[in-house]
Amino acid sequence: MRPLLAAFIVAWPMSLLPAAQAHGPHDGRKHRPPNLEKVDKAFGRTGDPSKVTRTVRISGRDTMRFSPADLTVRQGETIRFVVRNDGKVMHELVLGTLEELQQHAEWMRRFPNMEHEEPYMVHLAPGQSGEVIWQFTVPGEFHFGCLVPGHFEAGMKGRIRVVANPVLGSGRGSRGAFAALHAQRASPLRPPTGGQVGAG
Ligand SMILES: [Cu+2]
Repeated sequence: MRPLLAAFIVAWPMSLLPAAQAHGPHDGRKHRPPNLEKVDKAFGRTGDPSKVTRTVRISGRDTMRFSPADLTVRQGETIRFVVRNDGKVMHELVLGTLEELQQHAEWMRRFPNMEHEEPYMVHLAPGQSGEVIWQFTVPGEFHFGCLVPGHFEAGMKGRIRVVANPVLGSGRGSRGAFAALHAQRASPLRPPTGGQVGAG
């Protein structure tokens, strides 16, 4: 209850910003707060709104393009995506691996009325904006796409490169191994059989 309320308060002023920047009349107050249900995926996990490191604004248009469509983030970063539908038809932004998105797009083509509400996606009516707060915990190349039937295939997709942060993830194990090796070298008198210095 409390984090949700906090997220809403934080999100509120943001809904006014795109309205001021955009061209022409529209309803800038239609703003969807993020879904903060906790999920863990191959491409990261639900972000904590109090730990957002960066806000990235993405616009989706009827030309079947996202702008920007190429992002680089650092492993561990929590990104607040403020997504705006600048078109006249429904659009959405779904984060995922390319494989997952392709599969999901295929299902959407077969079952267009299938509905999803996950923390890594936001569905937007024309003129509406909304948020996804996501932490990228795994280095690699991931994607986002609009899975409204036909849109993904038409090129409504983008790429997110997550650059490894050596302090996180697998970096921790190798640092431990390095420290153990260094300790051994620094004290050559210590019997080498004196316990297993595991690298985990
Ligand atoms: Cu779309």
